[in-house]
Amino acid sequence: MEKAYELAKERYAGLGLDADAAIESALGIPISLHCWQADDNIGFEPREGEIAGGGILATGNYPGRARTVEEVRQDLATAMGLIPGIQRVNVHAYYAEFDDGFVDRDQLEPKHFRKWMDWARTLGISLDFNPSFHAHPKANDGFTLSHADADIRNFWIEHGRRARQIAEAMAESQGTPCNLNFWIPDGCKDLPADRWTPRQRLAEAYDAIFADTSVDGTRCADFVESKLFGIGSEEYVVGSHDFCTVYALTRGKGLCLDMGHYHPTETIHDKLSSQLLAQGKLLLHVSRPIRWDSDHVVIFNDDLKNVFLEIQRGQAWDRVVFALDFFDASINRVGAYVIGTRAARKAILYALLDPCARLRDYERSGRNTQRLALMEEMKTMPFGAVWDELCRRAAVPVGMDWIAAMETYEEQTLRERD
Ligand code: RNT
Ligand code: ZN
Repeated sequence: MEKAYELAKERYAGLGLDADAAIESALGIPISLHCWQADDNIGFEPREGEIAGGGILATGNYPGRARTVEEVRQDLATAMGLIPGIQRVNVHAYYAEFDDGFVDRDQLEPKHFRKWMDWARTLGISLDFNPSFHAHPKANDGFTLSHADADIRNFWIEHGRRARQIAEAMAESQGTPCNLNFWIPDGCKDLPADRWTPRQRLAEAYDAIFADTSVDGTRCADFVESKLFGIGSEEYVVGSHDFCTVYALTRGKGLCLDMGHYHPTETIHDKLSSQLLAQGKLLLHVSRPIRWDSDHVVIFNDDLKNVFLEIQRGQAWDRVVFALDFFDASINRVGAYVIGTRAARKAILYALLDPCARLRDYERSGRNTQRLALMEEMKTMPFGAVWDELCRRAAVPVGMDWIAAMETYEEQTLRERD
């Protein structure tokens, strides 16, 4: 392995690229692991029956789903032990804990996430947070913040305000800002007669949430996430890409782009250089759509590489934050975390080893054949040896060695759950 790395390092050095520096930088870029892969996005509010909904769907019934918040944390910690680099954990509001009695979402407080905060501190990691506008009886008819009924709207506005206070408490507990992402399921299945009023109401509702100036914007970093469609909101989504882009820009909020929230052949890497002309900050929901917003486990494919390559080519690392968003119930869920997060980290490293300067030089001098040739040749550079070295330096299993650790965890822990 050492030899392979030394040879690889020389090959990259020949292109003016420093593999050691790339490894170090790649390890330092935070990736936020979503808590909702562990339990198939169901959450743990004590409600009658299971209300998933909101137009998102985890399919499959592989054994071992986390049945409690404790088990979610246990699975996350196990996965994180097999993944290199700085990791954060992204908590949704419906993963609250109610030691002194259940309260609804408009009554949530930082104390309902105290265990998450304590756990994060023990692990030396930071948390991100999300208000949850789906999987709730008050979201059942497809509208929340844009609902025609003021009482329902106000319920959700209060939830959003509470979420910002919780995010601020997390920031305080961990000493780093907490990224807070607003995604709402609002929309409808078929042609609406009125596309206008719900969008006006949504803008007003977001304004009402963000009007709370007691929350420190440097500690709670707000983002709004757009969407193209959901199951049951195929025709009309209130918080569309255009809506969120305009809203974020005019209100000075961050914009969240989810890789699965566009038309099937539309990718997000081409959007970054336009959005960042004016948007302050972007949050990326790193995901993998297949034919629809299927939220498959992220793999090291061209879509993923292109996103990070684009950030490297624009030197935009400090203006983009990364969170994962996928949920697959058909495979080992810890394995899903490890595959997806390792792929994202791999793509970051791959981007940091891009010969940007040479490619630009070719482009400026009209040598477009050389530009394409070099892009193509980069794909078979000894990248795997650099990736292995990154894992070794991070003291996590190298190559496929993590698979055995996952199998042991499955036999000893996950199988016991059914
Ligand atoms: C849904 C959005 C959203 C959710 C999570 C649970 O389409 O992608 O980010 O996946 O908030
Ligand atoms: Zn998302």
